Amino acid sequence: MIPTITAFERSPDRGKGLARDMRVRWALEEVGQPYDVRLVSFEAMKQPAHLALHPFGQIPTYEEGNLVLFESGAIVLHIAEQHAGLLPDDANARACAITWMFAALNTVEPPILELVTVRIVEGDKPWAGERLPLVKDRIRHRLTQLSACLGGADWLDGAFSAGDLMMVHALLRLKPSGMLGEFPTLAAYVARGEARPAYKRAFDAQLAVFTAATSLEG
Ligand code: GTB
Repeated sequence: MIPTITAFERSPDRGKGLARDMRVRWALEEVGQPYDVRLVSFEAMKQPAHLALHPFGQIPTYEEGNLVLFESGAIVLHIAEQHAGLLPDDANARACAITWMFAALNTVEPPILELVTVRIVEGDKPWAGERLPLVKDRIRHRLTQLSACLGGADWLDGAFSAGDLMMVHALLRLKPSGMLGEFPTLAAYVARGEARPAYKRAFDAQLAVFTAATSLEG
């Protein structure tokens, strides 16, 4: 059965792969599972039809027969459990790879999201200038630890896994800030992720949505 995912009709990043449907597209490409995409506008996301799929009115969602999922981490885990290629067969190694998925979502990504908040959402507040360096230091602390953990390895724990997929995508959100450049080990790790053929196919597919929308306007 071909699953259907939802993605932004008009992504604020102009199709640069930062929205979270990218993780789902990437996972589906890694395992070779074709998929359909339903594009949703910001208005449609808040309407009952979409809220029935996603209680918080966001993308991505994942529909496969009677199954409806939301939360990019849960969707990627489901894909990884249904197909070979994103999680090791050995039970302990599998648990370790899933641990890295949670580390990406719960430990590394939150301070990165704070940077987006302080820059964009709170940028006009009088205290934003004081808060920014604090947030950046929290990110640096996490990236220093992550960088040490990765060391000279290509991936976090053996072969590329869903844990790397989530981690690379969380780190990609830092690209516009230039902060990744302070951590050459992590910059190279992210570049390895971006160089994967499955990543490129997923990136091109979501970029094509933006390109098609803008050429229709032109
Ligand atoms: N925890 C959820 C998950 O992982 O699936 C979070 C989902 C989420 O934040 N969805 C965002 C959304 O639907 C899109 S990805 N926002 C609309 C809303 O809440 O009304 C976050 C995102 C948006 C835009 C960019 N960008 O343009 O750079 C990057 C990431």
